Amino acid sequence: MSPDATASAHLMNPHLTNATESADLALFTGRPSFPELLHVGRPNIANRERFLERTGEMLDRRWFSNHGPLVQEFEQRIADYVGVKHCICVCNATVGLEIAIRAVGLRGEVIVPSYTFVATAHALQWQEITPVFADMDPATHNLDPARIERHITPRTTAILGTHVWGRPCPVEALSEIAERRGLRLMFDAAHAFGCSHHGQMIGGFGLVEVFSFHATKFLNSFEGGAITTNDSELAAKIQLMTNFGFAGYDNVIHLGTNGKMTEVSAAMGLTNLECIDDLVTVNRRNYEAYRAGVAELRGVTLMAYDPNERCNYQYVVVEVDAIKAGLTRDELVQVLHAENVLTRKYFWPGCHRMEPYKSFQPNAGLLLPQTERVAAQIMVLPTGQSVRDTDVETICEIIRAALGQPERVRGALKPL
Ligand code: T4K
Repeated sequence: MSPDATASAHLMNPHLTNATESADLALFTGRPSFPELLHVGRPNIANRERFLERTGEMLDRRWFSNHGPLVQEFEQRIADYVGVKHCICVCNATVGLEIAIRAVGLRGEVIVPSYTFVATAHALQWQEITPVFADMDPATHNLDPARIERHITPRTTAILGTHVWGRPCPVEALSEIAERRGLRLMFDAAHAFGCSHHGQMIGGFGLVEVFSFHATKFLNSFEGGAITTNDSELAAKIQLMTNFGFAGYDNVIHLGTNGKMTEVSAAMGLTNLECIDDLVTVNRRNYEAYRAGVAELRGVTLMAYDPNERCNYQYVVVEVDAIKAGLTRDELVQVLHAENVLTRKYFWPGCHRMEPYKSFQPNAGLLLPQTERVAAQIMVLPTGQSVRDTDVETICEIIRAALGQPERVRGALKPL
């Protein structure tokens, strides 16, 4: 794997290790541990030379879009990797979700988690379908099957689950409810490429699943996504819908939009897919370093992944229990930001507290107690190729130093 540009930038700028040596946090000294910003979601670049080679060939071919050879190859490789019959690449997962939702024929109301990226809800609302937010299971952060049926009304047509952090939804329980109540079932698999459930790769569950290959995802195609399904009729419809409904020159046989992936995106996606095991290895190494680094810290819990399943370790998710830790999640986030560690508060405050949903459904939070509680406690830490294990050690030392002197930290923080 070729060295990542940002990682080499770090090498040229060795860290000031003040936080590792003393409790002198940047909050007190104004001197951050990291000279450059450390982002959650810094893109991975698996093999720069191979990508440039593919891009050169693409330029020579002068075929840039409209289901070109690179997109076709990427689709076949994804279908093989995931073990599904059909894969249709799209320009991003949000448009992919919109197309899949329309192809499956959803309308009225659809049950979704509130604890997801807002694109899941927007993909419905954009088509005037009402997302009805159901609460999560705090142990998994995924939809809690026991909290779904109370939301079913005569207008409900489907359940749309998100495999949050790449950890699979309770697929069997959701399928049972969907079947018994006459609902359709589909999944937002934006986080879950390369992950499995009971040994089966995510991508073949429900009627259809949608992956994201956004720049911030561990496997990126700059922007991009993929819709996977085992239903041949649905796949044919989705293929038409991504390309204005064209079934050949001058022959439009379906309502459609422009959801096509470009060739340059497929070149990036294919190149990263060839190196997917290396990308997972990097994430896993960082994850294990975080696990060791926070193991002894009270009130700070690293979310676990099932060791018996395939997993991309894309997200390093930490839950902060303010009572045990002595600092709130928001206080720790401020500490880390002062050190140039741009930890993120995904998916706070929950879709139900974002517009337009908070105006449409002002009381939704009453039925979402776990979502409200967990969303206020989660922070996501940087990982991927741009983060070295020594960076992880420094980040854990910063957290340790902050938890060791909560009152001094609170005194130095700006009021939020
Ligand atoms: N469903 C779920 C469950 C999702 O999580 C997402 C996307 C979707 C659907 C929709 O998929 P797409 O339509 O995007 O394919 C980011 C991503 O933009 C978004 O794709 C992702 N989820 C979400 C979890 O994270 P923001 O609003 O946090 O992005 P932003 O601009 O703050 O960037 C995140 C961090 O990444 C920043 O610290 C900067 C860094 N970054 C970003 C880009 C684009 C880089 O270092 N380089 C870059 O090129 O949403």
